[in-house]
Amino acid sequence: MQYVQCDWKLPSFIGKLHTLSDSIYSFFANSCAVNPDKVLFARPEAPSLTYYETNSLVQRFASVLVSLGVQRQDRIAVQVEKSVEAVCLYLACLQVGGIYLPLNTAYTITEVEYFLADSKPTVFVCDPSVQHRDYHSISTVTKILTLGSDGDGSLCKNADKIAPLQNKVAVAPTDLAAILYTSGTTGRSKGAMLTHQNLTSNCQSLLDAWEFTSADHLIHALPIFHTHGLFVACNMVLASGASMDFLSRFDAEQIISLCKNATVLMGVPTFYSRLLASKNLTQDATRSIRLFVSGSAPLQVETHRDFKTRTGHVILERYGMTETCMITSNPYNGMRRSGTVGLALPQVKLRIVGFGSTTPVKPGEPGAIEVKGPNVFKGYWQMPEKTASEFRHDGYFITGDIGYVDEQGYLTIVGRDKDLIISGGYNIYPKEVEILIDEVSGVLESAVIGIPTTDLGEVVVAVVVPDGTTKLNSNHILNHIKLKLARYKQPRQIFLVDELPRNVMGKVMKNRLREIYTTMFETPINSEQTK
Ligand code: MLC
Ligand code: AMP
Repeated sequence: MQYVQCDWKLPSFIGKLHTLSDSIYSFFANSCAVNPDKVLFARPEAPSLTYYETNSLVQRFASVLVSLGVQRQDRIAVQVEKSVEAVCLYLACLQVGGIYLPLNTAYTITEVEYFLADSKPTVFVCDPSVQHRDYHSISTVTKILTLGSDGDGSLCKNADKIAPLQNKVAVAPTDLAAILYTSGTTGRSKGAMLTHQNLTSNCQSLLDAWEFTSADHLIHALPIFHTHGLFVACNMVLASGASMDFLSRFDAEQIISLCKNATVLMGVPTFYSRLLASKNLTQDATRSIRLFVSGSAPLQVETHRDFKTRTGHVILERYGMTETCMITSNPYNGMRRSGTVGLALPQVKLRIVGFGSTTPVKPGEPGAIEVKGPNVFKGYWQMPEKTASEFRHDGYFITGDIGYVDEQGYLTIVGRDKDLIISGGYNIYPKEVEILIDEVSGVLESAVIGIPTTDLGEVVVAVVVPDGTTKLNSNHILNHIKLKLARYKQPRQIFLVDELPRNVMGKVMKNRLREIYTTMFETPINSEQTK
């Protein structure tokens, strides 16, 4: 089959690219050399850390990893609370040529067991409170280290007693830097393999596109086990030699008070709707900020408008994915169009093709969004067939998102070709939840849908058909799934129904379910709330 490129040229950013470097660790080492005494991490309730201090911790963590036998391209799985030490561990892993594998702290032991069994890490770093858990899937060769939110645990204890590792392991651009697990439409999680080149090229593109420099001070309130908090926010600061307020979690009042000394905030749309809910969010409070960035989920047009009215700032919305890092961004200089996710970033090739075809559509026509470039991942860990099915033969990755590009090159996302819920910036694949609900005795079948809400964008709701063999209720279903599924994936409400609506092909009509239960979610009728 022949695949055709867009015959019309997509306008994109034109920017000066920073000098290429082999890894994010090298970018960081360069920042340390340029200005070692500069504060990198500012923390509200703990001392600040300079680049020099951070680097010495990184180098000692690197020694600990080497002492445990970590070699180039070994996996280091990490499920720890957000901390400065966790960022140092990420950098240490890159320094020794390892593959960083961060896990959401909300994952249950059942979920973690799957990731450990699938990735077979050489080292697993977990919170001290769970170190005695019996991980059945963990290989006998995996060493366990602990790291608590305030730096307690065996990682730091071992690092105190060891000499720093001065050298770094040479890496190739195509070596893996990280594996990030993402769920899928089949319910089975896949490890997205990201190379050093993916991370460095995307970081360079973003530094250029957003004019991010060492003069910037970022407010960092995102989790650091996902692309947004780690590969966008942290990487940009580390690579540019900038500084950041490093917050353990999102707190609207704290962020507003920090705005007076900061220049950039990056967040998911929920950050902005929650900031707007505070009367302290004013033009004066945000005067020193030069850039507010939103991504990971659709930003409502109303939030964009209200934020501008209240603060005078036009939020810059961008679009990305775990598998591709960042794809498009509204321009830093130029029109930031509400409801659009902007232009293709430097180095990123974007095309929109017709449904079921590979022919690019005309500007303004919706189609499947496909992406190619140094930002696009290498494939799914040990899933060559799955990987092959998500790429076109000419190297374009099929995002599963649907959108159109206008004559000026601005992309608007209009839907998804994948059954996915995004809640507060976290992805939930309904299939994963449905499989667990269907296992509950007394359940015939279920359909899991996302219901729109102003705070989280969407929340998870389940519609369940009992098989009539036992008396079923929501708590019974929740009790079954709660030990196996992270809290953010659990349904906030469960509706018990006689049957699910189906089309002539027998497929459950989720759009119809969304229509019905969007109104019922606000004022539940004949249903049992889960909380
Ligand atoms: C927390 N909870 C959530 C949730 N976050 N439920 C659904 N969706 C979420 N996103 C649950 C908790 O389990 C808890 O349940 C209750 O809600 C309150 O928890 P909390 O800890 O107080 O929540 P809060 O701190 O308010 O967190 C909300 C949030 C956070 C939106 C600030 O979720 C967040 O930081 N999201 C960012 C996610 C992110 O970084 N995404 C980027 C992915 S990368 P209970 O029942 O125990 O009370 C990506 C690529 C790209 O997508 O383009 O960037
Ligand atoms: P993840 O798999 O967690 O990386 O999530 C990626 C998905 O988030 C994309 O495929 C999009 O569906 C969605 N996404 C990311 N940024 C945006 C945005 N600005 N607007 C709409 N959807 C977005």
